[in-house]
Amino acid sequence: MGIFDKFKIGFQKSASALTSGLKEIIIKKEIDDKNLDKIEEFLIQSDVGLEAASEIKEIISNKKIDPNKDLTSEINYILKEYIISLMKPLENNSFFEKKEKLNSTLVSGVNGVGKTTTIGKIGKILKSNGNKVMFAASDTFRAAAIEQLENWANKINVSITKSSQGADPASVAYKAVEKAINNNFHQVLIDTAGRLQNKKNLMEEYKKIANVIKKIDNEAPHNVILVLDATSGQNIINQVEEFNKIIPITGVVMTKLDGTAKGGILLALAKKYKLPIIALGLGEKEDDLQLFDAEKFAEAFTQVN
Ligand SMILES: Nc1nc2c(ncn2[C@@H]2O[C@H](COP(=O)(O)OP(=O)(O)OP(=O)(O)O)[C@@H](O)[C@H]2O)c(=O)[nH]1
Ligand SMILES: [Mg+2]
Repeated sequence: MGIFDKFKIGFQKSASALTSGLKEIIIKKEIDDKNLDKIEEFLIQSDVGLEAASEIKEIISNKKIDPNKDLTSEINYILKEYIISLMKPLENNSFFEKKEKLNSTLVSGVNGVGKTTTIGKIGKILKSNGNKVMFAASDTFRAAAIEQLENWANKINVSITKSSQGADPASVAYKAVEKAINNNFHQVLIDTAGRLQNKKNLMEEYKKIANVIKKIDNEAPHNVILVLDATSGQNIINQVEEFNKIIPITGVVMTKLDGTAKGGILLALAKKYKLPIIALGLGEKEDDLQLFDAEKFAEAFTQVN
């Protein structure tokens, strides 16, 4: 099974909820104001966000849909086209290409969203593209965090820079970048401790990591990836807002799209922030990462081929 099929299966729950939801709404053979409002309401419930939901409603109401055609598939088609035009510009597969000089990536997010797992998965792809990869164990807060990253480093056979629990996260990151520059590495992925976006002191500590590595490479961190858990719903918007204030985010990874999550939150995010989407997490294993592809996402989301 290709990763695309897996992606579709992972999405089936949310997509079929969407399709059957639409079917329920469109019992009549025509679209009137009443069922247009219901479609909008349903999209909002699917986490798509107010803005995108009202735009989609507008597009449907302006389009003359042939009443002889299957209304559900017509609407799904409109939805699919909308998603592609909104999200195509957010693809960012160049992130994974082989780099000539050091590319450092700070990986952040709230607790338990999948940062460490995502670093493992990303590291594997970067390595298979010919990059020499180093992990930096800058989550020195949580017990067993260093060991968890080390297990990933061993599994995919990349290097790791670590210290002990309680050490300064910024100094671990500094050492990793220094070592990477001196040894011609192409990529450093910096794991950070989970932190709530409203905890001021933890956000300051996060900012310090970026400030300290800048001293050794003024372009560092080259990427700031915020990892988001699709099951967190609308709180995701607040996470993006707050992390972005501390260090501008250059891309997001949405994890746990293999569960019961409503993938609609990605549309809300795309509409509001237009941040590049690096990849989607579709499971706990090393190959369960899908590089973001707007067409494939739209197809999986609407289950229209
Ligand atoms: N189903 C599913 N589980 C995932 C995915 N990504 C991560 N997980 C699981 O989520 C849990 C937390 O993952 P971690 O990678 O430890 O998350 P973290 O953000 O590093 O957590 P902290 O460092 O404690 O903040 C683990 O059980 C992972 O296996 C995903 O895409 N799908
Ligand atoms: Mg972690």
